[in-house]
Amino acid sequence: MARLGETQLFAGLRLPGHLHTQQSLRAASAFPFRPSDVLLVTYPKSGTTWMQEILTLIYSKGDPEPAKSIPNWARAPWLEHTYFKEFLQETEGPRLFTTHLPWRVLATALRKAKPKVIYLARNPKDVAVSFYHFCRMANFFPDPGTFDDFLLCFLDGTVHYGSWFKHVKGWLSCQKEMNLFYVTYEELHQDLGGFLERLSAFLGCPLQPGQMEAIQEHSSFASMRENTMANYTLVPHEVMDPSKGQFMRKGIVGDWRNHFSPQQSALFDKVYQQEMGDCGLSFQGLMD
Ligand code: PPS
Repeated sequence: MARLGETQLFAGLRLPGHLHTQQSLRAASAFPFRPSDVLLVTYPKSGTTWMQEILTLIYSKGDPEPAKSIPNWARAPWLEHTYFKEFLQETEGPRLFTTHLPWRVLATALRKAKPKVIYLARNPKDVAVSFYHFCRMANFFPDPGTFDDFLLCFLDGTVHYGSWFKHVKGWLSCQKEMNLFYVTYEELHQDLGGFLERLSAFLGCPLQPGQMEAIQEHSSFASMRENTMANYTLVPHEVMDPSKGQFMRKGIVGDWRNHFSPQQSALFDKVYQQEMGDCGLSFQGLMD
């Protein structure tokens, strides 16, 4: 399997060489966006796949057919991945893309066309837990070691994809300039209906009541867990090893409480305060 154990260094970030090359990363940073494009931005493990499903269902007005017949990486391809060109559609309507790259890498390209940007963030303690489990099952990441080892790398930003803190702060710094729609994973859990109303208004894609319900049903964790076009079971086992875990793992808020010791949580809170203290962001259930 291509470059499973390799790491690409780009713009000071470490990225899986299985999915990225210097060429694919340079192409992403110079991508000719259109104003009608929609870019979903996340730090890994923040609910990307959930939002890809929701966006697919919004544009299909609740019809599950596209979400159940086309893999998510083709419906909303990652800008920076090697296969991106394969899935790039030259259609007139809104093209849907995904990225984990930081704002500083895409700023020049985005400022030119100002497409719609959706930034989805998640309680970073839950991100760290989800990321740790993912690194254990996805063979394109280095072995994460113990959870304690991984957590220290997550806090100092040396994990693949870099610092969660810098990612969130970077993207929020362009919120006004880019007309960026910011939402959290926890808000989706709390009030998916209210969120769908706001997102469909932002996208200029109004929904009828029956369509709203269909979107909620088909984007539920239970439904997506069974959907082979969203649950990553189509990926070869040597790339994502099902004996070590599932991509659709738990899908809950606050699982960090089952993983963090009181000392780990206290250290996390301290670093969070240092990094995010003046940011005014809040995540449901972040602190004890
Ligand atoms: S990735 O690899 O960056 O694309 O991963 P990402 O999709 O961002 O995050 C995966 C986590 O999102 C959870 N998930 C969901 N939660 C609730 N509802 C739905 N429908 C849903 N779909 C995916 C998934 O289970 C991962 O979280 P954890 O905590 O590991 O379960």
